[in-house]
Amino acid sequence: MSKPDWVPVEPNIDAAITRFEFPLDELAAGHVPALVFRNAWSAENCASLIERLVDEELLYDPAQPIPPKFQKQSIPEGYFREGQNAVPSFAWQEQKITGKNRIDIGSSLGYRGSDQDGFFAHAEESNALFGRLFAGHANPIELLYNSLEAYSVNKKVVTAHEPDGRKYGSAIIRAHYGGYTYKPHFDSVRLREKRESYAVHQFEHQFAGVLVLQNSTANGRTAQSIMHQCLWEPEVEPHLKAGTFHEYATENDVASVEVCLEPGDLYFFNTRGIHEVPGVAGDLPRIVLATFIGFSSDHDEIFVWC
Ligand SMILES: O=C(O)CCC(=O)C(=O)O
Ligand SMILES: [Fe+2]
Repeated sequence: MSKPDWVPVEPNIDAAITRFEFPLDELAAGHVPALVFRNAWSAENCASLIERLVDEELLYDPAQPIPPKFQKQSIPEGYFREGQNAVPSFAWQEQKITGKNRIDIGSSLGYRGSDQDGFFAHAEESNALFGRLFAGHANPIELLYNSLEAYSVNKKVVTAHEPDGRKYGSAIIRAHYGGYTYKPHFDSVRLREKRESYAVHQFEHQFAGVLVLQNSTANGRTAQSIMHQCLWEPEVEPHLKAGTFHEYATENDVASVEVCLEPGDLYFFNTRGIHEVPGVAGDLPRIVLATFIGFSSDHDEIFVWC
């Protein structure tokens, strides 16, 4: 169900800053489901980046058998770790390995953050890899940071870092093969992962910034994200865990909206809002450049990590 007044702000940054003095405050309050910047990057840039990633064996070609190194690297659906836990928690209770692959290029705090030294060492390598990968090429990470800074109107966007200077991963490239699905969930280093020992914990709000690089299409359907007009509260948690959020949403008249994006479209949303990306098992994987964003109205800096 969709209420017509709760719709993404589009098609670009101008539309958002014309309509709102501070668009990111609207996102923080849940007043709008997403800020959408269409055609932020060209379809040609997206395609040539993916070609380069496959050439450099950072991703695999889905038309070929899965190389063994990618089988080891694959991340199961719904995976994250809480605090210092060495064993994974799952955002929803169905813990079976589905065989739908997700390959990450980058250093996810959610995946690696339980080992702080290991996480920062990995992030340093990922940032160096991105430096090499984008030298002499259009840089989608810069595009995302610059766009976010323009949406913020008066803040500075930087890669998240600790007071001692250690940097987080600046962004992550994620490829979702075989219909990999994000069931209804929220993301929060504060409320979900409880990462008190990290500087990103200080921010009041967490957003995501995602640039679509390639869509997955099957039977005329493409994988698209759905935003629900529901900011996480403890009472929602049992429904996320049990996989009954859709029933909860219907009973509570929660509006939702599908954010339909093409390669080159960039969107920002509040990750405390319940959201999902139903997978589509097309021939090609859905590939995105993804970030998390720490935002507080009274902070001059916005932190970006992944
Ligand atoms: O890929 C997207 O558009 C959003 C994915 C997501 O919700 C997540 O990574 O937590
Ligand atoms: Fe998410």
